[in-house]
Amino acid sequence: MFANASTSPVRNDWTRDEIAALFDLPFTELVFEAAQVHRAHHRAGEVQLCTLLSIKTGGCPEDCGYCSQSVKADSGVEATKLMDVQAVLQSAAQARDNGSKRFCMGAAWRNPKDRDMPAIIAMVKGVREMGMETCMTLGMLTEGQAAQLADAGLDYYNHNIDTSPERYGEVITTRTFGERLDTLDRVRAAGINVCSGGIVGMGETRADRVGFVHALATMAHHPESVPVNALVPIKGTVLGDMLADTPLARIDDIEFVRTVAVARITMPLSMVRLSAGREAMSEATQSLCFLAGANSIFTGDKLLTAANAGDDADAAMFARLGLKPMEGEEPLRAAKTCAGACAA
Ligand code: SAM
Ligand code: DTB
Ligand code: SF4
Repeated sequence: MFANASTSPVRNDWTRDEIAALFDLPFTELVFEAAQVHRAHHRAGEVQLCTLLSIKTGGCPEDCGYCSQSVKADSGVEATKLMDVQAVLQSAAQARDNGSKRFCMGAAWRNPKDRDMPAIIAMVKGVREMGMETCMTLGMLTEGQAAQLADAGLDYYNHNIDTSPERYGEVITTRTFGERLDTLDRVRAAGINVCSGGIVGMGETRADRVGFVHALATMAHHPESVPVNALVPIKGTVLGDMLADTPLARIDDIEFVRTVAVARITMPLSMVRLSAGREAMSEATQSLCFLAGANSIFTGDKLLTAANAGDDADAAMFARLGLKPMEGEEPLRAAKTCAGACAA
């Protein structure tokens, strides 16, 4: 079923078998198909630059097995209070001066408290006034909080499903996959764009990667942004320590590129973000990801707590590959989207 059979390239009825068959394609066939889909809907030589800032670090009561910020992790990350609004805006101004188009603010919370909302709202308004798109990732939201963020003008909310529904309970026990979907529904209902993806390389199976993409690609509205993170193995976290003990469990680069390509084919209009893990990736692998349809990255030296590739390395890579930072809105995608794919 097509969302709008006459005009929309978007399908929401992908089966797991179809997605598994895409993963099974010969590698060059898969990348070729993904590149064609990419070119049909996006300016293929442009990559969106986003900057991340941890506005409240560490001390998180959730037990996500990959995360340095969980109280359960022995990662040495110090817990901080919510940053001052002015300090956040200063950091945003720097990101804008470095060419970033979206400023993503992350807090190590299970959910925001209502008393935090005035500062969060001031951050959203302040960053928007600088002419950047805003994204927040604060954990679970109530309907009221989602409405408050929408009123403040928040452009995107990041809330990852992280892995397949089957694997979820092995990675996180303090919340359910269903609760994750509930927050995504509230964000969507409030009229905020959805950013949702996950992590590859947590020792999951191919079937889990199929289930992960399937869960996203069968949403009634595909997330506008789909971050695909490669696990950053952080010492003191359950998954980081597991990978240190069994290095062969690290995701194979080709399998990572396959996941990006399948996300691109099944969610043709979405921005696919090559997210965490670039620092440990060769430029050749990153190039394959761009060829396979990744069209967004995080810039700067730091993600939330982990190192990122850094602006100088990225500028050099862009020059070598002839890539350009994406300017403003995504026109091809916007035109196609208005043709029906994202109709309410
Ligand atoms: N606490 C909020 C939440 O969980 O939604 C927001 C912040 S959380 C750090 C945002 C996302 O970062 C996670 O859902 C996960 O996908 C990603 N992430 C966290 N640690 C990671 C790691 N070590 N490697 C790769 N991705 C990671
Ligand atoms: C997402 O999918 N990746 C970003 C963002 N959303 C918030 C976070 C990556 C975190 C990587 C590990 C760290 O910095 O601690
Ligand atoms: Fe907390 Fe988010 Fe880290 Fe999970 S991923 S421990 S919810 S900060």
